Amino acid sequence: MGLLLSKLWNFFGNEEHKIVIVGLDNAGKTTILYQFLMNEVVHTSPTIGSNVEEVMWKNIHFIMWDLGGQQSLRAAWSTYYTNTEFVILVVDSTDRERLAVTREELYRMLANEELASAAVLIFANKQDLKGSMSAAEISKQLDLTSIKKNQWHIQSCCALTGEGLYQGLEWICSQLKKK
Ligand SMILES: Nc1nc2c(ncn2[C@@H]2O[C@H](COP(=O)(O)OP(=O)(O)OP(=O)(O)O)[C@@H](O)[C@H]2O)c(=O)[nH]1
Ligand SMILES: [Mg+2]
Repeated sequence: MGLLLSKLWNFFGNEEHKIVIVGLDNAGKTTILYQFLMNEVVHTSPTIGSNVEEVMWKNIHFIMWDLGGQQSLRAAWSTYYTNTEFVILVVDSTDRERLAVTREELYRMLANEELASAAVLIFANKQDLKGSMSAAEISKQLDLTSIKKNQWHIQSCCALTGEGLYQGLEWICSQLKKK
């Protein structure tokens, strides 16, 4: 009976799935969060701490935590990891100089026990800008194929137009269906 009730509960979209959105400052995390919430580009300023919003999509209920990406704030990311099912790592695809920093942060994050079973979606954002790196290039630089413990997927996108964002969310949904 308990199982049936929990299945029904899930069917009606009441189960919450926690997502944390990380990435360096200026990557576009907050812009992406509010695209998901309102289908609009909002004016952002650097996030100090976090923003949290409930996003319903295809009857699936997500709690999305958007964390500040400045260097001094990154140490606090791990305080948000409990019960996280999905991590969205946002990369500014024009920021070649700091891709190595993103890579360090990615592997530091994956070493955290609390994310042992979390799936990781990487958004190669700002594809509208000239000279942006492709998803394939970012994938190579981040050495994504070395990630064996966690499911991962890279999606190119543009947070300003919304292009690619829902393909990313679709991948997250496909992971939920596997469970
Ligand atoms: N051209 C372009 N600009 C973008 C895109 N996504 C975000 N931006 C811009 O990048 C800047 C930073 O975006 P935010 O969403 O505030 O970045 P953030 O990752 O939340 O930064 P922190 O809160 O400091 O960690 C803003 O000026 C956005 O308008 C994109 O796809 N293309
Ligand atoms: Mg922000």
